[in-house]
Amino acid sequence: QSSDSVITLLDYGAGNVRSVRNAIRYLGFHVKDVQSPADILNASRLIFPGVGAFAAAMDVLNKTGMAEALCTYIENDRPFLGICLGLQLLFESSEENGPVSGLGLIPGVVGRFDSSNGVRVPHIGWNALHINNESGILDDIGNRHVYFVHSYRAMPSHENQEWVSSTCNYGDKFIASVKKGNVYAVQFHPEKSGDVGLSVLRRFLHPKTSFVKKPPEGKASKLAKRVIACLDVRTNDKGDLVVTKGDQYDVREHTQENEVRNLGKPVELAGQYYKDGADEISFLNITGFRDFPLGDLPMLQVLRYTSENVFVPLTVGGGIRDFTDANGRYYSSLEVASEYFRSGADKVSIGSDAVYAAEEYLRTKVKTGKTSIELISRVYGNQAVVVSIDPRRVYLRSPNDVEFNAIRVTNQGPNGEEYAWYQCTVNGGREGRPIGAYELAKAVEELGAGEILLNCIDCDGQGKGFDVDLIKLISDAVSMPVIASSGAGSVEHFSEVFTKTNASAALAAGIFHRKEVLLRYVKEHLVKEGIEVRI
Ligand code: 1PR
Repeated sequence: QSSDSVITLLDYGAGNVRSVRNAIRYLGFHVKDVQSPADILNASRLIFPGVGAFAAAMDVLNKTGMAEALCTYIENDRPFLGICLGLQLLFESSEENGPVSGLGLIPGVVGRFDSSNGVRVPHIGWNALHINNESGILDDIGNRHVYFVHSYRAMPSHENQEWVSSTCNYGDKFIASVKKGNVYAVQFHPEKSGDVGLSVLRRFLHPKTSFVKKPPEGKASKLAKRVIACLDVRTNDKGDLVVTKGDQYDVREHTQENEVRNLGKPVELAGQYYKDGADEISFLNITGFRDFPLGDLPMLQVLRYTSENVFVPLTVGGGIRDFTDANGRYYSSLEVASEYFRSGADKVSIGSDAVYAAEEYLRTKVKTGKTSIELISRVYGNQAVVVSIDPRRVYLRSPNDVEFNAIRVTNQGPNGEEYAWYQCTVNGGREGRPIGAYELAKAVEELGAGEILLNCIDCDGQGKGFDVDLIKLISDAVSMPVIASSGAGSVEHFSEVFTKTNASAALAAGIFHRKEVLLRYVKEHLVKEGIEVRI
């Protein structure tokens, strides 16, 4: 191996850097892991994909002597690329659980996005950059979207202007990238930004190649609405892991054999949706409530294989909870989630366990710090914790008939009822619980969830459109992003949900698996309707 083909990676073990590794390998390079400060000083190119919380990262860097080595390396203008937290740590300090001192190489303080500016926090999704002239590795981006996921950001100022190579607007104008000599850092995730992101990495990895600066492409101007492909995954009766799809959560064929509906292989389909332009891919292990996910090695394999070639965010759900196996060994929800992150997931989605946690929290008004939402968000950040809500519509004559938030519905119930509440369920819709989707959403936001995946059992697999009443209710109630799910049957359903509600993303399964509507057509339609999406 020539030293030019080896990239040194600083991974201090706090989260998913598998995608960065995969992207480096995909581009034809070898990865050498930093074991000691000397490895930093001897690197010919160093990538630092910061993950997790600022304070925890600084703690590790200080204790291992790597903070000092990093400062020396960067002050000597050696080739460096920081990603996300790897950008923030270069600044003087952060307000994240702080103030906490950073490496102090760039003037400025990293602060939290202010949701009173009308933006949802975390900032999750594909946004546009405003690039300064000499941007180096950003030369191929043009006006195209890149993927961000963070709650904290650094702001441009007179003191740091010589560093700032691009900014992004999200409530405030914040720093999207910095550059000085051979030192680069980006707030977005090139390893999750599809082809555009790979081109950024390619330019960093191939310093000796002279690239022709491409003429600007694309029309990105702001945060795009996301289109997500969802794969409900389970083992069929033959023992194969398959992508399945239910009607109102019933995934068995109505034949004599009553077999589990089989719509394809998870890794293949995920690869296909990535090529078709999916902005994210979700895998839901739909029998995770009864199987133990860490016993479910195929699902971990699915993530590992998918993340080798798919460079957009991956979410995995199903079975994220505490578990004691047959040998009496206890696994915390955090351990389960960590295994998923190590295997290539960027976010985990919690269903049943979030319902129990919210019920308990509303009953006691006490945050124990021990629920899966709290444990995982503390270590990996709120943006890594999605709560999947599986509600069922319950019609009412009067909103006063229940103690939960009820709304007037657009389409009356079977007996002319004008109101409904949305009852949460657990165990794949099998059991209704005494809590509404509204109450759950508010409670999990307080507990530290960063995003909501909002299903609706009544609409699931029906192809008649999203439940706009429900999605409006929830997306107006919380300040985190909400993903609308269940019921997409045509491209018009996507424009409807984006124009009538504040959903940040729309997810579909059946129409994509059955190739009734291609993902590309959804995007083309949204563009025609004046809704910004990533192309
Ligand atoms: O409770 O933490 O183990 O998580 C279980 C997860 O599995 C939850 O996220 C739950 O939504 C999901 N799940 C459980 N059972 C089913 C089932 O279908 N029998 N699938 C299930 C949920 C719903 C959607 C679906 C959309 C779009 N699937 O994600 O993909 O409704 O479908 P459509 O576009 O075809 O209408 P835990």
